[in-house]
Amino acid sequence: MKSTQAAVAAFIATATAQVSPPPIPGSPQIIQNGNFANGTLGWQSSPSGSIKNGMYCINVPASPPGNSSYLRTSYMFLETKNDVYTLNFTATSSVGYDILVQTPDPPLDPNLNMTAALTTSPYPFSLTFSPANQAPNASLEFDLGGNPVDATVCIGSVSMKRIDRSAWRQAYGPTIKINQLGYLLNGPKMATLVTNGTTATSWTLYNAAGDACYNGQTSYQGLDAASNQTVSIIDFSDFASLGDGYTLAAGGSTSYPFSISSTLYNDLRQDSLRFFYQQRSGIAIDGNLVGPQYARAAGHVQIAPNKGDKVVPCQSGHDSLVAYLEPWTCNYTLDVTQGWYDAGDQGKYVVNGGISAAQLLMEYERTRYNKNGTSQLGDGSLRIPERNNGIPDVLDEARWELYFMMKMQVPANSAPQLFNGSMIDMSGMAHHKMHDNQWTPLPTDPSQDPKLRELHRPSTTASLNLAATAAMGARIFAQYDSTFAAQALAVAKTAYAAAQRHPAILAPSTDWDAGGGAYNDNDPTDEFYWAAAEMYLTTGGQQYLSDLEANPYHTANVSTLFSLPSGFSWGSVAALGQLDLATVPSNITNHSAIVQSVVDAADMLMAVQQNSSNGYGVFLTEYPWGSNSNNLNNIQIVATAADLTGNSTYRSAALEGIDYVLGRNAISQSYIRGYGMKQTQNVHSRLYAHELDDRVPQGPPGAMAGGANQAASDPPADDVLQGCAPQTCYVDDVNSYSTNEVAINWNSALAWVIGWASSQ
Ligand SMILES: *[C@@H]1O[C@H](CO)[C@@H](O)[C@H](O)[C@H]1NC(C)=O
Ligand SMILES: *[C@@H]1O[C@H](CO)[C@@H](O)[C@H](O)[C@H]1NC(C)=O
Ligand SMILES: *[C@@H]1O[C@H](CO)[C@@H](O)[C@H](O)[C@H]1NC(C)=O
Ligand SMILES: *[C@@H]1O[C@H](CO)[C@@H](O)[C@H](O)[C@H]1NC(C)=O
Ligand SMILES: *[C@@H]1O[C@H](CO)[C@@H](O)[C@H](O)[C@H]1NC(C)=O
Ligand SMILES: *[C@@H]1O[C@H](CO)[C@@H](O)[C@H](O)[C@H]1NC(C)=O
Ligand SMILES: *[C@@H]1O[C@H](CO)[C@@H](O)[C@H](O)[C@H]1NC(C)=O
Ligand SMILES: *[C@@H]1O[C@H](CO)[C@@H](O)[C@H](O)[C@H]1NC(C)=O
Ligand SMILES: *[C@@H]1O[C@H](CO)[C@@H](O)[C@H](O)[C@H]1NC(C)=O
Ligand SMILES: *[C@@H]1O[C@H](CO)[C@@H](O)[C@H](O)[C@H]1NC(C)=O
Ligand SMILES: *[C@@H]1O[C@H](CO)[C@@H](O)[C@H](O)[C@H]1NC(C)=O
Ligand SMILES: *[C@@H]1O[C@H](CO)[C@@H](O)[C@H](O)[C@H]1NC(C)=O
Ligand SMILES: [Ca+2]
Ligand SMILES: [Ca+2]
Repeated sequence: MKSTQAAVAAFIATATAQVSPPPIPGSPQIIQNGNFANGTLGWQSSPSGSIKNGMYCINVPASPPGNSSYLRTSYMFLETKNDVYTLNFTATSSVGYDILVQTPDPPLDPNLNMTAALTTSPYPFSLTFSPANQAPNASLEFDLGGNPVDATVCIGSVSMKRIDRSAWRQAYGPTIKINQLGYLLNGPKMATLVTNGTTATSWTLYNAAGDACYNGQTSYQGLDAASNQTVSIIDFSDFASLGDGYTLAAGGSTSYPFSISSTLYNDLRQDSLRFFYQQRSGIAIDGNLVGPQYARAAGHVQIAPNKGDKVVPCQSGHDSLVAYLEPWTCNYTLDVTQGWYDAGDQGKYVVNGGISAAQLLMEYERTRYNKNGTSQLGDGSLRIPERNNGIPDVLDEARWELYFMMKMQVPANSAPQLFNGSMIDMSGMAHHKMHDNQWTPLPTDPSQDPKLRELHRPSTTASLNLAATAAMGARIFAQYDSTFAAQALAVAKTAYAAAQRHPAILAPSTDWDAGGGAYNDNDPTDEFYWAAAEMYLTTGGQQYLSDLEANPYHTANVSTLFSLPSGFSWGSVAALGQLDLATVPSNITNHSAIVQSVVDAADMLMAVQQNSSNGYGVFLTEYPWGSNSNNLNNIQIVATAADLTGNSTYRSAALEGIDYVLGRNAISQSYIRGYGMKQTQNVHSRLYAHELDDRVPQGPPGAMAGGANQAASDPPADDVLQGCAPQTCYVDDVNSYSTNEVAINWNSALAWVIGWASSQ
């Protein structure tokens, strides 16, 4: 049958001859002389063979398993990890016969590892794959041995190409950029016209019947720095007639159609939360709830081939050495089922879980204390299994993550663990993360993931994320499930105390790329601030208030506290504490100063939005990885200022900021699945890699891509985004993880903001 890996590996050492330099990346054909027009040039085989009818034919004698008869390229070529390759060849054999096709170079690539079942008629085989490894010196091999019969195997028309993106051009869409979902009836209505003209020009609004129903003059703005486009602004906020199918026309261009609605964001409110159900680990996804194409078996419930998540060990000391420079491990296993898969991968990270669960809990909690709150988040509002349990569904969803996070806590009285050369008691801390020990390919169904799942070292930041969110859970669930609330509070208290005992066990940047991201964070001060705030708001405990008041963030300036202008994020969470101190009732003495800090932060952000070099009303000055979430997190601050003050200036600014992710941007891109004429199609996710395998679905409605990334780097981005202006650095390609991934902390930002917007 096939040669074993050991036999193949033994062969690599002896591979030598180079007939010509490897083709450069992007050159279409990788295989040289694949049609054997030049005889055996560029090929080597064992046993030796000969060319017959344009095929390389080899008489392979019967041999035991493990025999390494082969045909392979004698030159080597570059294979780029995660890029897209197609391999074609035609093969036949004198008897029915299996061969294995692979790149035999270590580490063996699981993604180019194809069994070809040969018959007596020539058959064209084709495989599209993405290399799991970066392979500068790859070769292609057909393993022929190990069959119990003699056979003559013939192989021809061998062709392998890396995807050719040379024809790719950024699609800018119409030069009138709008929110493609539409505009709230009683909200601001702004559009951006990309134009060469430096003077005002007229615009016209048409209804679905094509009748002109409003018009005006653009206001010339000038150069938009982030897109390098010259823009004018269209403001039709005064137009207030409900309808679908409106278009704007100006400068010879017509916009995509859009709606004006008073319930504009209601569907997206539910869909932005639906994403979390579909990211759930440890439960079968019910096709009756979200559509048959999204049904899948429970992931990571210890049913083979899964190796997790019910009995998950710590990394071995040997494996953790590279991350910590010392052999950390532990002597227990944990059941860490449930939770959400983090992003396009299927790891679960306490730090990123923290902000994500928090924003869902905040979305709900805001409705308790705000007069403009909505009752649309109640029991039965989401298509989730818990839609009839008497508990608001957004809380059920958030609790799915809290269950996981609480299980990540180091058990009480556990044996000491190695840190910085000493054995210390980490009981009560939270493991930073758990994930596969190697990357899996796209797509991978979670129930089919065969990799080892491992706990990584506890960290102070993870412990504080656990404390903060468990404290929120305790507070918010008290009226629905007092048992859970009490349990969450106990976890929060022990996690908080453990973090205080060990305030500097940091997650290092070196703990990455073995199947998961690092989520490294050198500054736990903001996590201490957030956790102290939540502990105080939940318990009223004076020691938490003292901790809060002693924390440097308590007196920090507004831009530090709220991470402005870039926006707060999973590693900079002081803003979460401050927003909750401002909005959740408490007896804190300087409450009005805290409210004022939110208003001051909103004012700083308004200045960003109103800057003359910002033609798109977006709360961004830079476009980092996941920039859409930075914009949305900034909107959460401005919207909270609107809630706190009732000042419509903040309300309008926050609503206008949303337009960006729905298409009012330089490339007319709606980054939200299911919404908009030019919407993201090919999100980077093992669940939704439809572009690579049409048996898996595209991302569900409400899933949001990370968006423009001025430092984008991944195989498609490296090909097509060279020299891009920041706001245009986006490629809708499943392999563009640096611009097109989905993530729980990005969708949680969307969910909070859209929950707020739908209450306006
Ligand atoms: C055959 O080899 C010649 C000389 O090396 C080269 O010019 C030609 O392109 C080759 N043809 C094929 C089909 O590989
Ligand atoms: C594979 O089988 C052939 C035929 O039996 C034999 O000549 C050859 O030495 C074997 N190769 C290895 C590596 O076992
Ligand atoms: C290649 O496939 C074979 C059989 O299908 C399997 O035994 C082997 O583990 C695979 N190798 C890799 C590197 O995935
Ligand atoms: C690839 O092979 C070439 C030629 O044998 C060698 O010079 C080069 O160092 C190799 N590159 C890597 C990364 O192994
Ligand atoms: C493989 O074959 C398909 C179908 O004929 C063709 O469309 C594709 O271009 C071929 N790919 C390569 C790399 O030759
Ligand atoms: C701006 O002018 C250039 C050159 O005349 C033209 O190619 C381009 O299409 C114009 N762009 C717009 C948005 O009108
Ligand atoms: C901005 O656009 C101008 C005019 O089209 C062009 O010359 C310049 O290179 C662009 N700059 C950047 C940073 O894209
Ligand atoms: C873990 O180590 C501690 C202390 O060495 C020991 O008491 C305990 O039995 C160990 N637990 C397991 C499951 O091995
Ligand atoms: C590690 O131990 C050294 C020596 O005791 C100490 O100076 C250092 O601060 C410790 N590092 C951490 C991160 O605790
Ligand atoms: C504020 O303090 C009063 C008196 O101690 C107490 O009854 C009340 O519950 C506190 N309110 C909050 C929100 O902590
Ligand atoms: C509620 O929203 C309306 C506009 O929809 C606004 O006029 C009012 O001031 C808001 N009230 C509060 C308390 O924010
Ligand atoms: C609303 O906020 C804006 C921006 O800070 C401010 O200029 C305006 O005076 C405020 N309006 C009221 C009524 O407070
Ligand atoms: Ca419910
Ligand atoms: Ca931090």
